[in-house]
Amino acid sequence: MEANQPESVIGGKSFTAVAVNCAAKAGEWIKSKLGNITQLDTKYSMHDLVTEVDKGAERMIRNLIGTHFPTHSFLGEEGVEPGPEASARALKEKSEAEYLWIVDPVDGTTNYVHGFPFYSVSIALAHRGQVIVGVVYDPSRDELFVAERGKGAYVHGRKMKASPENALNQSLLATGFPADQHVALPANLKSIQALAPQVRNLRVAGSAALHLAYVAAGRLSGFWEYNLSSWDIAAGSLLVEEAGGRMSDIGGEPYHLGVRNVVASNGLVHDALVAELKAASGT
Ligand code: 2AM
Ligand code: CA
Repeated sequence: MEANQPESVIGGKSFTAVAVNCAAKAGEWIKSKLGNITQLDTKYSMHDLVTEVDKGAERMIRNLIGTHFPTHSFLGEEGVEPGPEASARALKEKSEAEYLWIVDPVDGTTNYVHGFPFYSVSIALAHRGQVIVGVVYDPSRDELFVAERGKGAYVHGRKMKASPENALNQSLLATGFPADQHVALPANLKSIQALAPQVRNLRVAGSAALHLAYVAAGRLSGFWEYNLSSWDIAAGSLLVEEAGGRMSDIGGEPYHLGVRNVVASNGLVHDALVAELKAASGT
């Protein structure tokens, strides 16, 4: 780690160890509740689901982090009012925090509700606005993806490397169908229509954090999605960067916590992907 980087250990417990512990504990509990949801509500729209498991898992993670690092700030999906404006505002209010934990207790709630095994726990720690730890845990496969800034990205102890494809026609890409039906969904349908004929294939599996982990693991060549929140992306962004991939916004500008329209890739197909997305959306 460089000399000007923050201390990663306070009181003997490393930031990464706490993040991993939280993700594993929450993930195990979430999985134990699969198929036994008693409370299913919608938030911003009929496409935006929340259950008592999302709320309980976030409480569990927040309490664990608070025990170890009581002075740190916390931004979790379930502590913020629904909708894009509220999530952007909540991030802005906290983005100057020295240490900010950014948590999505269940990324892929729709999958979770339907028993489709592609959902994850996403936990990031940002230091003055820069992600320094990213952990994504997939309880269905017991896969734990971990990155520390400057130290690489690992899946269960194996170093990850983004994939080697260097052209769109060899690429497996993923995206998501946005909850916003008015602007983001039509925009992404245009992007899908433009890209589908040019790539090896597309996947829309329903967890942005896990898609990003798969870019880091070399299982996907790239991923893009519109209108995500910081907690969907933050942890996965560090996985991608530390695996040698690239993160940007949809216009190709560097990723930061406020980016909602995101592009991730192995780096090699990034410019081509951004160019297609720009052309499709007319920007
Ligand atoms: P979630 O399951 O935590 O809500 C799927 O395309 C991705 O979009 C998932 O990461 C999902 O996260 C996210 N998502 C679902 N509804 C959303 C909304 N209303 N705003 C932003 N992201 C959303
Ligand atoms: Ca969520």
